[in-house]
Amino acid sequence: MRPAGASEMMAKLKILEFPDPRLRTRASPVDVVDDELRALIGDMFETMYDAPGIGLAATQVDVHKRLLVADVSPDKSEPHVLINPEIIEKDGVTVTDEGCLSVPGYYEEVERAEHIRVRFLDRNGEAQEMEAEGLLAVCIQHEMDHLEGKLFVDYLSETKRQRIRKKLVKERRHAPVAMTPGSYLRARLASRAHRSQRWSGRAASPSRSSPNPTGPRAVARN
Ligand code: GNR
Ligand code: NI
Repeated sequence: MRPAGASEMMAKLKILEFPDPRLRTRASPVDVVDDELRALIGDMFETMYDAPGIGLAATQVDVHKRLLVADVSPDKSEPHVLINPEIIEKDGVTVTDEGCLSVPGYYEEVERAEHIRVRFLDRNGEAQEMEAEGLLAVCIQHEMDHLEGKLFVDYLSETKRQRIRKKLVKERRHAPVAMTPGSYLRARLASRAHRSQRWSGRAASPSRSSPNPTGPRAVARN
Protein backbone atom coordinates (compact mmCIF):
# COMPACT_ATOMS: atom_id res chain seq x y z
CA MET A 1 0.00 0.00 0.00
CA ARG A 2 1.14 3.53 -0.72
CA PRO A 3 1.60 5.85 2.24
CA ALA A 4 -1.04 8.39 3.24
CA GLY A 5 -0.80 11.43 1.04
CA ALA A 6 0.34 9.33 -1.85
CA SER A 7 -1.99 11.18 -4.20
CA GLU A 8 -0.08 14.37 -3.46
CA MET A 9 3.09 12.57 -4.41
CA MET A 10 1.77 11.89 -7.88
CA ALA A 11 3.44 13.79 -10.61
CA LYS A 12 2.52 14.92 -14.05
CA LEU A 13 5.08 13.56 -16.47
CA LYS A 14 6.46 15.16 -19.61
CA ILE A 15 5.07 13.67 -22.82
CA LEU A 16 7.53 13.14 -25.67
CA GLU A 17 6.47 14.58 -29.00
CA PHE A 18 6.96 13.41 -32.57
CA PRO A 19 9.57 13.36 -34.10
CA ASP A 20 11.45 12.64 -30.86
CA PRO A 21 13.52 9.50 -31.63
CA ARG A 22 12.80 8.08 -28.15
CA LEU A 23 9.22 7.45 -29.33
CA ARG A 24 10.75 4.85 -31.69
CA THR A 25 12.02 2.68 -28.81
CA ARG A 26 10.62 -0.84 -28.55
CA ALA A 27 9.60 -1.37 -24.90
CA SER A 28 10.79 -4.33 -22.80
CA PRO A 29 8.48 -6.64 -20.85
CA VAL A 30 7.78 -5.75 -17.23
CA ASP A 31 9.24 -8.46 -15.00
CA VAL A 32 8.05 -7.34 -11.55
CA VAL A 33 4.83 -5.56 -10.71
CA ASP A 34 5.81 -3.70 -7.55
CA ASP A 35 5.05 -0.45 -5.71
CA GLU A 36 7.49 1.46 -7.88
CA LEU A 37 5.59 0.37 -10.99
CA ARG A 38 2.27 1.24 -9.29
CA ALA A 39 3.63 4.72 -8.53
CA LEU A 40 4.47 5.11 -12.25
CA ILE A 41 0.93 3.93 -13.11
CA GLY A 42 -0.49 6.63 -10.81
CA ASP A 43 1.67 9.26 -12.48
CA MET A 44 0.60 8.04 -15.93
CA PHE A 45 -3.10 8.34 -15.02
CA GLU A 46 -2.54 11.84 -13.68
CA THR A 47 -0.67 12.79 -16.86
CA MET A 48 -3.34 11.26 -19.12
CA TYR A 49 -6.33 12.82 -17.31
CA ASP A 50 -4.60 16.19 -17.13
CA ALA A 51 -3.72 16.25 -20.85
CA PRO A 52 -6.59 15.25 -21.35
CA GLY A 53 -6.34 11.96 -23.22
CA ILE A 54 -8.06 8.58 -23.29
CA GLY A 55 -4.88 6.49 -23.18
CA LEU A 56 -1.17 6.72 -22.48
CA ALA A 57 1.69 4.31 -23.14
CA ALA A 58 4.81 4.31 -20.93
CA THR A 59 6.87 4.99 -24.08
CA GLN A 60 5.29 8.46 -24.29
CA VAL A 61 6.72 9.38 -20.88
CA ASP A 62 10.13 7.96 -21.82
CA VAL A 63 9.76 4.75 -19.81
CA HIS A 64 10.41 1.86 -22.17
CA LYS A 65 8.41 -0.85 -20.41
CA ARG A 66 5.36 -2.66 -21.76
CA LEU A 67 2.72 -0.78 -19.82
CA LEU A 68 -0.29 1.30 -20.84
CA VAL A 69 -3.23 3.00 -19.18
CA ALA A 70 -6.57 3.90 -20.74
CA ASP A 71 -9.94 5.37 -19.78
CA VAL A 72 -12.43 6.14 -22.54
CA SER A 73 -15.28 7.01 -20.13
CA PRO A 74 -16.44 10.62 -20.05
CA ASP A 75 -16.01 10.83 -16.25
CA LYS A 76 -12.71 9.06 -15.43
CA SER A 77 -14.74 6.12 -14.13
CA GLU A 78 -13.22 3.24 -16.14
CA PRO A 79 -9.47 3.19 -15.65
CA HIS A 80 -7.65 0.28 -17.30
CA VAL A 81 -4.06 -0.79 -16.62
CA LEU A 82 -2.51 -3.27 -19.04
CA ILE A 83 0.94 -4.66 -18.35
CA ASN A 84 2.68 -6.81 -20.99
CA PRO A 85 -0.46 -6.73 -23.17
CA GLU A 86 -0.90 -9.22 -26.03
CA ILE A 87 -3.72 -9.29 -28.54
CA ILE A 88 -4.93 -12.90 -28.71
CA GLU A 89 -7.94 -12.36 -31.00
CA LYS A 90 -9.05 -9.64 -33.32
CA ASP A 91 -11.81 -9.21 -35.85
CA GLY A 92 -13.62 -6.66 -37.93
CA VAL A 93 -12.35 -3.34 -39.22
CA THR A 94 -13.17 0.13 -37.98
CA VAL A 95 -11.94 3.56 -39.07
CA THR A 96 -11.46 6.25 -36.43
CA ASP A 97 -10.22 9.83 -36.54
CA GLU A 98 -7.22 9.31 -34.27
CA GLY A 99 -5.21 11.81 -32.35
CA CYS A 100 -2.14 11.35 -30.16
CA LEU A 101 -0.76 13.32 -27.24
CA SER A 102 2.66 12.85 -28.87
CA VAL A 103 1.40 14.41 -32.14
CA PRO A 104 -0.55 17.35 -30.69
CA GLY A 105 -3.13 19.03 -32.89
CA TYR A 106 -3.39 16.45 -35.67
CA TYR A 107 -6.25 14.02 -36.30
CA GLU A 108 -6.34 11.50 -39.14
CA GLU A 109 -8.35 8.43 -40.05
CA VAL A 110 -6.74 5.11 -39.11
CA GLU A 111 -8.01 1.56 -39.69
CA ARG A 112 -7.95 -0.84 -36.74
CA ALA A 113 -9.56 -4.11 -35.68
CA GLU A 114 -13.08 -3.46 -34.42
CA HIS A 115 -12.97 -6.08 -31.70
CA ILE A 116 -10.02 -7.48 -29.77
CA ARG A 117 -9.30 -9.90 -26.95
CA VAL A 118 -6.23 -8.97 -24.89
CA ARG A 119 -4.19 -10.90 -22.34
CA PHE A 120 -2.21 -8.83 -19.80
CA LEU A 121 -1.16 -8.48 -16.18
CA ASP A 122 -3.19 -6.16 -13.97
CA ARG A 123 -1.72 -3.75 -11.41
CA ASN A 124 -1.44 -6.60 -8.90
CA GLY A 125 0.56 -8.69 -11.34
CA GLU A 126 -2.37 -11.08 -11.92
CA ALA A 127 -2.95 -12.50 -15.40
CA GLN A 128 -6.18 -11.25 -16.96
CA GLU A 129 -8.03 -11.32 -20.24
CA MET A 130 -10.47 -8.77 -21.51
CA GLU A 131 -12.53 -8.08 -24.60
CA ALA A 132 -12.76 -4.62 -26.03
CA GLU A 133 -14.63 -3.00 -28.89
CA GLY A 134 -15.33 0.49 -30.11
CA LEU A 135 -13.11 3.32 -28.89
CA LEU A 136 -11.49 1.24 -26.12
CA ALA A 137 -10.36 -1.37 -28.68
CA VAL A 138 -8.97 1.39 -30.93
CA CYS A 139 -7.23 3.04 -27.97
CA ILE A 140 -5.59 -0.20 -26.77
CA GLN A 141 -4.29 -0.89 -30.30
CA HIS A 142 -2.96 2.70 -30.54
CA GLU A 143 -1.20 2.32 -27.16
CA MET A 144 0.22 -1.10 -28.04
CA ASP A 145 1.70 0.45 -31.20
CA HIS A 146 3.52 2.99 -28.97
CA LEU A 147 5.14 0.06 -27.11
CA GLU A 148 6.53 -1.06 -30.50
CA GLY A 149 7.81 2.43 -31.30
CA LYS A 150 5.00 2.97 -33.77
CA LEU A 151 2.84 6.10 -34.14
CA PHE A 152 -0.50 6.63 -35.89
CA VAL A 153 1.25 8.93 -38.39
CA ASP A 154 3.08 5.83 -39.66
CA TYR A 155 -0.22 4.73 -41.26
CA LEU A 156 -0.42 7.97 -43.27
CA SER A 157 1.29 8.76 -46.55
CA GLU A 158 4.94 9.83 -46.38
CA THR A 159 3.82 13.28 -47.59
CA LYS A 160 1.27 13.75 -44.81
CA ARG A 161 3.69 12.47 -42.16
CA GLN A 162 6.46 14.82 -43.31
CA ARG A 163 4.07 17.75 -43.39
CA ILE A 164 3.04 17.03 -39.77
CA ARG A 165 6.67 16.52 -38.73
CA LYS A 166 7.80 19.82 -40.23
CA LYS A 167 4.95 21.78 -38.65
CA LEU A 168 5.61 20.28 -35.21
CA VAL A 169 9.35 20.93 -35.43
CA LYS A 170 8.67 24.53 -36.46
CA GLU A 171 6.20 24.97 -33.56
CA ARG A 172 8.72 23.54 -31.12
CA ARG A 173 11.22 26.28 -32.03
CA HIS A 174 8.73 28.77 -30.59
CA ALA A 175 8.02 26.79 -27.44
CA PRO A 176 9.72 27.66 -24.15
CA VAL A 177 12.74 25.50 -23.43
CA ALA A 178 12.89 23.83 -20.05
CA MET A 179 15.86 25.07 -18.03
CA THR A 180 18.30 22.61 -16.52
CA PRO A 181 20.43 23.85 -13.59
CA GLY A 182 23.38 24.08 -16.00
CA SER A 183 21.57 26.07 -18.65
CA TYR A 184 20.07 28.33 -15.97
CA LEU A 185 23.52 29.20 -14.60
CA ARG A 186 24.94 29.77 -18.07
CA ALA A 187 22.01 32.05 -18.91
CA ARG A 188 22.55 34.02 -15.66
CA LEU A 189 26.25 34.42 -16.32
CA ALA A 190 25.64 35.46 -19.91
CA SER A 191 23.11 38.10 -18.91
CA ARG A 192 25.43 39.49 -16.20
CA ALA A 193 28.24 39.73 -18.72
CA HIS A 194 25.92 41.44 -21.16
CA ARG A 195 24.75 43.99 -18.56
CA SER A 196 28.22 44.80 -17.34
CA GLN A 197 29.27 45.38 -20.93
CA ARG A 198 26.48 47.90 -21.30
CA TRP A 199 27.42 49.60 -18.02
CA SER A 200 31.01 49.92 -19.15
CA GLY A 201 29.79 51.68 -22.27
CA ARG A 202 31.02 49.03 -24.66
CA ALA A 203 27.96 48.52 -26.75
CA ALA A 204 26.78 45.12 -27.65
CA SER A 205 26.31 44.14 -31.28
CA PRO A 206 24.17 46.52 -33.36
CA SER A 207 21.33 44.03 -33.49
CA ARG A 208 20.98 44.33 -29.73
CA SER A 209 20.75 48.15 -29.64
CA SER A 210 17.13 48.94 -30.13
CA PRO A 211 15.23 52.20 -30.00
CA ASN A 212 12.76 50.51 -27.66
CA PRO A 213 14.27 50.63 -24.18
CA THR A 214 11.87 48.13 -22.67
CA GLY A 215 12.05 45.42 -25.25
CA PRO A 216 15.43 45.36 -26.94
CA ARG A 217 15.18 41.65 -27.59
CA ALA A 218 11.54 41.34 -28.44
CA VAL A 219 11.14 39.40 -31.64
CA ALA A 220 7.97 39.16 -33.67
CA ARG A 221 6.89 35.56 -33.96
CA ASN A 222 4.05 34.20 -36.01
O1 GNR B 1 -6.27 10.92 -26.28
C1 GNR B 1 -6.20 10.18 -27.26
N1 GNR B 1 -7.26 10.07 -28.10
C2 GNR B 1 -7.35 9.12 -29.08
C3 GNR B 1 -8.37 9.27 -30.03
C4 GNR B 1 -8.53 8.34 -31.03
C5 GNR B 1 -7.69 7.26 -31.10
C6 GNR B 1 -6.66 7.10 -30.20
C7 GNR B 1 -6.50 8.02 -29.19
S1 GNR B 1 -5.24 7.81 -28.02
C8 GNR B 1 -4.94 9.47 -27.53
C9 GNR B 1 -3.98 9.52 -26.38
C10 GNR B 1 -2.63 9.00 -26.83
O2 GNR B 1 -1.89 9.61 -27.54
N2 GNR B 1 -2.32 7.80 -26.45
O3 GNR B 1 -1.17 7.25 -26.89
NI1 NI C 1 -0.66 8.18 -28.73
